[in-house]
Amino acid sequence: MGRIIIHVDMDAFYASVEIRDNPSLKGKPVIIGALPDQRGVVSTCSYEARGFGVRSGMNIKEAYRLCPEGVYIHPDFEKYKAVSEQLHAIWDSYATVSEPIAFDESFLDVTATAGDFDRAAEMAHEIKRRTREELGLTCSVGVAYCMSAAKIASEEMKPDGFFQIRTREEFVELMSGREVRELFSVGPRTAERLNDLGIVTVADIREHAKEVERAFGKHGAFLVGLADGIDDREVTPYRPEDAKSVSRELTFQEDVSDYVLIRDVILLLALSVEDRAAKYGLHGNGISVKITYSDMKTITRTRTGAPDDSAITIAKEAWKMLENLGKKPVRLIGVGVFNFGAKKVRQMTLDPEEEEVPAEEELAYFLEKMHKRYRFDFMKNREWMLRVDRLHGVAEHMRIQRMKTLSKHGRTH
Ligand code: TTP
Ligand code: MG
Repeated sequence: MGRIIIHVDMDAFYASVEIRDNPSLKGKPVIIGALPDQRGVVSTCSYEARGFGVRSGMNIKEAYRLCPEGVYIHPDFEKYKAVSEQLHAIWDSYATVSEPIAFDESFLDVTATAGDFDRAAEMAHEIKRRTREELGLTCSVGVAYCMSAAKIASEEMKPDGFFQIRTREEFVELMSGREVRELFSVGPRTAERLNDLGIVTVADIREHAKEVERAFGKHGAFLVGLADGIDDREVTPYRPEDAKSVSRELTFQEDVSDYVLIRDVILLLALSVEDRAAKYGLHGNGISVKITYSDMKTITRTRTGAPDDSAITIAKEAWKMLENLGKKPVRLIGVGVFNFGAKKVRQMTLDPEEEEVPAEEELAYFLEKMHKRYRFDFMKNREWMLRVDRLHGVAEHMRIQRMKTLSKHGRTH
């Protein structure tokens, strides 16, 4: 059965919101991220700034060198989150199932709601129009027969773009001459390894299918499928409020091989999960950990029957499960709690008579160690950093601190 998937992605999202709210910035190179006199990176920038060579993830000093006349603005995550909620509400109304990928990006399964590609194309334009009229922002929309084609389609005509890829044949024709990097799941390392095999374009993957499968195993087979336009992944909903689990995950700005850092980030994610689950009054004794390696291979491990669902327990269980997994460079790490309503899960209380105090003490102990390691007071900033999207900035600070420490001790990562 054919499917119809829409992928929506906002154009220069944070920058566009700032420009919308301050029209005097219109047409100017606007750079969102650290300020030029601070340490840090570019989160994103307007297309005018991209004309100067500025890019997401670039060191802010480098950005300033390329574009001293730029307007530099510190990100306001609360604002972007509020806008994001409005965006997703519009988009979701077109789909039977939607998968929010980020603040500014979502996959929508419109197979049933659109019925055919012509109507889906109309929907895409309607989504663009409503996003512009109701929120004053532009987005790029791709319509396709599978998720990775939809994603490629949305990027094809950016900004304010629209593009469709209705069939596998169209996909293969479009992509054959493109670099392997453009395929879903091909990061810089995979691309390099493929290039070393003399495989540079998507067509090369198809022509050297056997070799790719031999060199990359399961991922290789997946890549050969993708190069052929085959992608069976389904749009998967994710809404913590009504889900059967609460989870939190984080993608590092650069892949991380430092497992001390990974363990510490897990503890912060666990704190965030504990916080969110408690807010919804949910308690579970199932703990999950999810890890995506730099080659996009994703592994999930779970266990049930945890003694409680305090952050420290979540973290310790996740650490244990992590020990049994491969120690490859990590792109994304996540933890979660599930199995809500299971008996024997202690409710978390702040009653000092209760046993939860030791968990808090143990937590304080770990956070204090981390305070020294990263020169950041996690205990004091606990409330602050747990807000959605601040954690990413904190993790980035941690990553950079660790790189400094480790390079001082003569190690490469
Ligand atoms: P993207 O969709 O990757 O970028 P964008 O919307 O700014 O620009 P484009 O038109 O190319 O889609 O990311 C969405 C937001 O996520 C972006 O506005 C800021 C944030 N972000 C970061 O904070 N750091 C990053 O490295 C990237 C890539 C994005
Ligand atoms: Mg975007």
